[in-house]
Amino acid sequence: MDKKITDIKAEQILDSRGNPTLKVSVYVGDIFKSFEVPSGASTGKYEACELRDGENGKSGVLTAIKQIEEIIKPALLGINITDQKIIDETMLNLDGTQQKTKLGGNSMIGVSIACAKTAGAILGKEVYEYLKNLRDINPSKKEPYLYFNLINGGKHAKTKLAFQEYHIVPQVDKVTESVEISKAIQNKLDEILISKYGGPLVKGDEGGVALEEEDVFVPLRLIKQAVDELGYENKIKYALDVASSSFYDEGEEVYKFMSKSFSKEEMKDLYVKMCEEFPIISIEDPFEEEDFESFTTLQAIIPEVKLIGDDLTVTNINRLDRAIREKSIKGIIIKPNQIGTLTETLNTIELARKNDIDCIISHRSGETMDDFIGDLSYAFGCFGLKSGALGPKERDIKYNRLINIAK
Ligand code: 2PG
Ligand code: MG
Repeated sequence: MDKKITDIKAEQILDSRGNPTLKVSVYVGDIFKSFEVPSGASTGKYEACELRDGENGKSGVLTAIKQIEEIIKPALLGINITDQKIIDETMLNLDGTQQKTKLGGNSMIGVSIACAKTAGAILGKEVYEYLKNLRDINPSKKEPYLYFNLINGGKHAKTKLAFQEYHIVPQVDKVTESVEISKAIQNKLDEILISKYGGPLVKGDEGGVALEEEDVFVPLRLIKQAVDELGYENKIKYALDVASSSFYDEGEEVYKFMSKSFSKEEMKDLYVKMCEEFPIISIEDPFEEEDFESFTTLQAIIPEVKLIGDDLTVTNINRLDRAIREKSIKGIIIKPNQIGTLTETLNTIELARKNDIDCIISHRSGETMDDFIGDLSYAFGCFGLKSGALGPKERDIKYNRLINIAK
């Protein structure tokens, strides 16, 4: 069968925050698949550029569409859809910039993943099966741990809570059981919060509750109350995404929250205290995105807890390489749109696994109805999948996909 790319179409759709984003469809004859590109709010400084029409905020993506139509499409027509490396290298050569400012990381990842999905369809394979054949990667687990974000703060909520994400991570092997446990805890937590703060509960960008509390310990205590009341204490670990760059003051070199300023030493003490009080499995971005050194020090103090790079590493192999050399992390967040092509995403996953670093595949706070990350997390036996709280359709669709695959 002919497998040459015959057409590429790009359009502007809305993401879960109602901001414009891209949908890209790649065709081989009549067969096509699409990828809908997500978008972050607490983005790392070193992420691939998200090309937008205006300077401020999340304006339209018509410029990105133009780059696809005028530059990417003419170069990719006729290339074999299963040649993922050639497809991505062609785009990388056309772009030629450090952070994909010419073509846009959003345009490139849209095309790149739409190609992989179409290739799967052409070969009659599920997306995860197709992905698995692209790379031989040492798995962490058969089915990933699910990271459910029950309380939202930071840039994902309009409250005083500085830390961005408070997760429960059920320690069970099956994703179906993990989802059931999480739903029960989420319901119990809602009850507790309504009786304490009154209703209705306000939700943040990822479906967790936006809590009017500034004490960063309080969310953990409330979640723990729900977990304990249900008798799940032996099955649940907790995880944080501090996203600390979002409240770091570069000038004063301090973290500002709870109406105080915290030095990096004070931050370290706070995390150690938290890990003593709660069974924490991982802490993402505990320090700002330039401070590999503090990651290294804290990781040595709490070796049983995984420090996770997100803004620190931005799915970028060079930044991961530095984090490995400096022993800064034991886990890495993988977000394909942070780097801009599937090939580079797989390179980063591969290097991580070669160095015994666990991968957590992650959604963005601005999501679409795409379920690709469910396939990605399963294909390579990743340690975790992070897709928010249960409820919002754009979050559930990723968990559902994983449940379906696991079946
Ligand atoms: C993160 C993500 C997803 P954003 O920081 O890990 O939870 O947030 O997409 O806003 O960068
Ligand atoms: Mg993060």
